[in-house]
Amino acid sequence: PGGKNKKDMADYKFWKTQPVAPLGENVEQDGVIQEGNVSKIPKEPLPMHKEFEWVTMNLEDPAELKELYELLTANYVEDDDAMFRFDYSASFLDWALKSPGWLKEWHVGVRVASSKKLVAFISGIPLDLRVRDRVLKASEINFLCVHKKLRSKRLAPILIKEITRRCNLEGVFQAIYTGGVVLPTPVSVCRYYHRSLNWPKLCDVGFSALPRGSTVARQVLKYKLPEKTKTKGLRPMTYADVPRVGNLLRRFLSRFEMSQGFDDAEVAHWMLQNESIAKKDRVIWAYVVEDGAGNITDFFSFYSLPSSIIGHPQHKVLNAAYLFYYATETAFLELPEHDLRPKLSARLNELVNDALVLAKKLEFDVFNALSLADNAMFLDEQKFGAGDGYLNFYLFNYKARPMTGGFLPNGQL
Ligand code: NHW
Repeated sequence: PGGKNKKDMADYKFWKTQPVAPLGENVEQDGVIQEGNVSKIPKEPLPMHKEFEWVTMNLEDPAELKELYELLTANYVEDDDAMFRFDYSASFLDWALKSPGWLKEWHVGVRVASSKKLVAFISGIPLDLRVRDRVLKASEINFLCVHKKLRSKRLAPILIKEITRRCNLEGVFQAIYTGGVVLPTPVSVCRYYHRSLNWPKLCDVGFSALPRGSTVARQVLKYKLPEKTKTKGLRPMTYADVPRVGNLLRRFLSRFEMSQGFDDAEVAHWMLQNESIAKKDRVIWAYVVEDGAGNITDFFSFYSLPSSIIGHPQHKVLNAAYLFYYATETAFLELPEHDLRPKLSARLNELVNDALVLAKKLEFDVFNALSLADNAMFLDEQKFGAGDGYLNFYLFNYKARPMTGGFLPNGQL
């Protein structure tokens, strides 16, 4: 939707009015585009078409969380061929939208005035965003959705302006967001990679095609994984690990051009869920490696984000795990770069192989990752295949030189 084949800034009727880096501009220096002033921000919501009304969602109420789930499960992101649609669970939304410091006012809905049916949504969560050496007080915008029957009516720009106003009122003037669509202007572009765990099902549902000359049996063999994990000292992460994981993760992330800040409360929120959670509602899995001396030397995590399989007679859901944060002390060995890289690569391959074994045991069908962070060191060796999808990373009201961390397809920047 929107933007796919657009080339010039002039084609973006809405985005050309917003504080974002114009397409084709060669950004030489990072910096804020427009200084903000809270006292000048309107206190009232933007005007809305009279048949609709703004609502601040109360996601503490399971009934409202369910309404949001139902809007997204029927109307959220699909692949280009409309075969799969993200099916973020209610417990995923609860986790993703209530991170430390979350504000109810940043969970913005639109209802039909007469029936009160929820037909659109946009959200923000607060975060400290480091872009190179500058830390921005920012929001992460996600779950923008307009009901299929209300598309192309310019509702999305109104939602975006309203969430901007609500962020600005809190003194937040920068945001990060991602999307499959091309808008002005990505700071980085990543490609999706997929590692089969259940090849026959991926083939059945049309997610993977049988390579010419291969057989199902051969594909199954290719993706076979060990029964057990191999890394010594690997175990599920617990609350007691939070300070040590936080310390390792913060140092590890400082190696990249852009990352979000993680205080210990954020580490606990993003990596752990109450152990009493029902198996079907679990979203995040995190594991640590503890050495004999009680040090945490490595950690990795993955989350569950199923997709609905559209119109398949048997299979309704594709169970996908997504690689989330990871970190390893191997990155800090005092070695020259050309000796360090193979060591880091070997360690990441061990860890990710174990992640695949664990995900397979949990009955995920596929394990996904993006071409960011240090992922290039293991994607091929762990038999991930390049997908059709790309994920563009955007900053609002901040210009930044393009980041090399992501894979940049030709001509997109
Ligand atoms: S990306 C997922 C977005 N959601 C989906 O794809 C769900 C399925 N699609 C829909 O629901 C993750 C609709 O197609 C949507 C567009 C709602 C996408 N981001 O209302 P109109 C996120 O949630 C522009 C930004 O007629 P529509 C991140 C498009 O280029 N803009 O379209 C969200 C055009 O503008 P232009 C997008 O199809 C980040 C205008 O919308 C976009 O009925 C949001 C057309 O509007 C997208 N994904 O509804 C930005 N898709 O200039 C946050 C289309 O080209 C910015 N458009 O004329 C920061 C704000 C906070 C700042 C705080 C300081």
